[in-house]
Amino acid sequence: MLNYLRDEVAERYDILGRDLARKGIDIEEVKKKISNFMVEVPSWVFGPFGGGRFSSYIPPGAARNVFEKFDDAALVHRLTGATPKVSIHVGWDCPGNIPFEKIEADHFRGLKDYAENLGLGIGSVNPTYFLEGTHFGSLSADDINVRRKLIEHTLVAAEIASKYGSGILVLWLPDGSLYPGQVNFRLKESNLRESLREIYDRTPSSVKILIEYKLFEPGTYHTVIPDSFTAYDLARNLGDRAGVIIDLGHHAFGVNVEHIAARFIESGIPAGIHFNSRYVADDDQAVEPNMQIFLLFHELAMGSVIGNQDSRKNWIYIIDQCSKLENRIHAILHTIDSLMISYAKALIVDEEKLRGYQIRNEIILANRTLLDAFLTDVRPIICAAKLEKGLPPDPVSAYLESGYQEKIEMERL
Ligand code: PSV
Ligand code: MN
Repeated sequence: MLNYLRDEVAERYDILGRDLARKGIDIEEVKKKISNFMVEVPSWVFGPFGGGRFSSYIPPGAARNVFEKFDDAALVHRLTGATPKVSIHVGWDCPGNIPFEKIEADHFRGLKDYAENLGLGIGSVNPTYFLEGTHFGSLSADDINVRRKLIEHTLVAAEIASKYGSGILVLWLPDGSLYPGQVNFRLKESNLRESLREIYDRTPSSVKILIEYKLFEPGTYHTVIPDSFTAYDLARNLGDRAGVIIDLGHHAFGVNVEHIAARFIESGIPAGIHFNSRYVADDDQAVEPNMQIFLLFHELAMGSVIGNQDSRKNWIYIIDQCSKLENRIHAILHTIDSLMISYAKALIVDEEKLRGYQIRNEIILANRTLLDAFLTDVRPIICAAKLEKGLPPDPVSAYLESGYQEKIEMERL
């Protein structure tokens, strides 16, 4: 995608710089923010997981264990300079063949060291609520033994997050139902609130808990945390260390996700994004630089929850994708490019002009001001930022030329 030649980059960068200067925007500042942009990659994108279709198909070269997942993540970081942290799923990523109930935080110490040797770190930590035994719910299960087991599992995840990770716990529950009458909604909710209360009270005070919502899957009739309001309400009731994850693929069609982000920014609640895109259903595909992602970045940038000098004010940014068929490394590199492009477009909105049109109720003129930024080709900024850091302007081409794919396909049979 970013396939300009080096000298063309300089020329296009200068032309764009002059255009932006007329709007009062300093292209160097935009480039700096793009250079500093970091996003976590999910360990699971590199492995065999990818939905329940096409039975045993696993993309060639998929990582066979957590260490290989980190090897792949290190390569992605080398090619993009933007992904120093890897988000892990405790149940999928525990080194050694430890049974789920026996997983302890210290099993992850070696992984932290391994990551550090690769120039990486463990980022957000996800307790895994959707392995065996949770088909009738996890933290909201009517069966107290299931709830107890998963509360303890979450506390292990919290310890991993505080000792070996970045102190962020992300909770996604597969809890829900398939038919009306299958469950008692209010009982599910009170079970969940009770579980979350115990988890919150017993986690180290350095750990933030971000709750994810999802309208569908696996519940087709209802899910216990279906929307942003429910997640917000649960988090607010827990305390200041609890917040929400907005996963872009988890809404009904047409939901105004950038508005949800704006509301969370305004509320001051801790929050983060799971980036991905979906078409008809589910949420596992790579991000394209579309209007929705641009509008979302515009809210994040205006709300100063990205690129803020005070890192405590920044939200947590994580890619959450893992589609079945495509080459996963191509897909993750494509997403990172798309995110950088969308962020850069958001940074070149003429905010003063936009505000002026808003005040004067010039509806179409305000809309055209946003579109002006969206339609600008910002790739010279991305390329320049990468070249300055010694990175390849087009990471996908660089990957194709690296021979890495051939190597992992040979080694990981
Ligand atoms: C669920 O669809 C989800 O978005 C959650 O974030 C999980 O942790 C992740 O995908 C992997 O299943
Ligand atoms: Mn997610």
